[in-house]
Amino acid sequence: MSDGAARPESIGVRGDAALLRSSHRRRNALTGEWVLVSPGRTKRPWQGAVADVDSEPLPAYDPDCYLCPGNVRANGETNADYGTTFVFTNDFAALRPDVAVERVDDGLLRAETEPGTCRVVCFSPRHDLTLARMSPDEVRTVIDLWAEQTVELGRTFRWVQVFENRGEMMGASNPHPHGQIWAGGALPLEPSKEDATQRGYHSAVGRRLLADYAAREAGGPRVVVETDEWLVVVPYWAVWPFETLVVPRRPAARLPDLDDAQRNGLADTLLVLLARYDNLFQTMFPYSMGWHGAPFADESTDHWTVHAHFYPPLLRSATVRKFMVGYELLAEPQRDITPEEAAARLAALSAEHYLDRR
Ligand code: H2U
Ligand code: ZN
Repeated sequence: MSDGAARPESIGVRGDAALLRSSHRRRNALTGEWVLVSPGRTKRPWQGAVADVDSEPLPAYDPDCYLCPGNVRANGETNADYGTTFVFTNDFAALRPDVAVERVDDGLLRAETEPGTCRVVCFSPRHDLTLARMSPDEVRTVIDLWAEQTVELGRTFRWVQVFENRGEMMGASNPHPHGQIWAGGALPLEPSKEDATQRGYHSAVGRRLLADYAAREAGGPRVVVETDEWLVVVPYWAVWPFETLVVPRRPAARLPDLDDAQRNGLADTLLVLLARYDNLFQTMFPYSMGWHGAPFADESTDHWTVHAHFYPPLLRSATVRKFMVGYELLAEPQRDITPEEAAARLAALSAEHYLDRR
């Protein structure tokens, strides 16, 4: 194949090329991985089904919840009678600090111990809330907590992973609004790919990859929320149907680098994004979300831009999820609805949560 005309990046960004109407592959600029996009495979009409999957409204306090204030957890410890947020070390932690450094390597099989720690972060004392339904000030408090925890754990560990699994479909064990933070000595797979691509881009062109990406996306067809400080897009290379990327418009390498205006702007931005997510199928939209920022103990962070990924599993309704199976598991990820279609659907939704409109 002659490659003279094949510059998918530049063609794709214009968004109107014949290439984009045919099955094509897009490259994830942050990981270097590819995704197969098959537009037109879902010619069936959009159902926008509203499934009645959210059961009874939850109580503000649940005596049996292990995250509610003052309650006793599975290991017998009692939660503080907290009024805003609450952090504790995970009683069933996957990573523990007290591991001796050991390695095995026989030339074929390798292993190394991984010291670390796992924490649980309660976003609110209210059992019945979700981030989507908290006030901007309450969300700002959560953002500050994420930033503080990142600083504290970054003194000991190279990688601090702030994340939230929301909804049973994503394996969340409890509806009480909460997230987790895992920190460890190694740079895990996903951030190490992102570190390499951002470093490579920065040394090639002298600018931050995600700053250039945000500038290129602003005002474009993949935007879901756009404010002075933040941009939320369904990324050009999105794998999950309604995946989004949350990027600051001014430089910041890590959560703690965000200034006051950026943090307040982030609270507002997250609330709009989460309202649109919940409004899409009028359900508590499940997702895994998490923050990626510059690793600790590295000399330079100039190439990094802190950002959040939202990976929601839902495809066509509150109950129909996308499975990563078959071709996706064995060859590479594939999607039917294009990132542009997904973004248009999300952007068209009200920024007000459907439960607040009732
Ligand atoms: P998920 O809902 O995302 O699984 O997070 C809840 C975490 O809370 C989970 O990792 C921990 C679980 O280990 N947990 C405790 O640390 N103590 C408890 O009493 C129950 C759950
Ligand atoms: Zn609770």
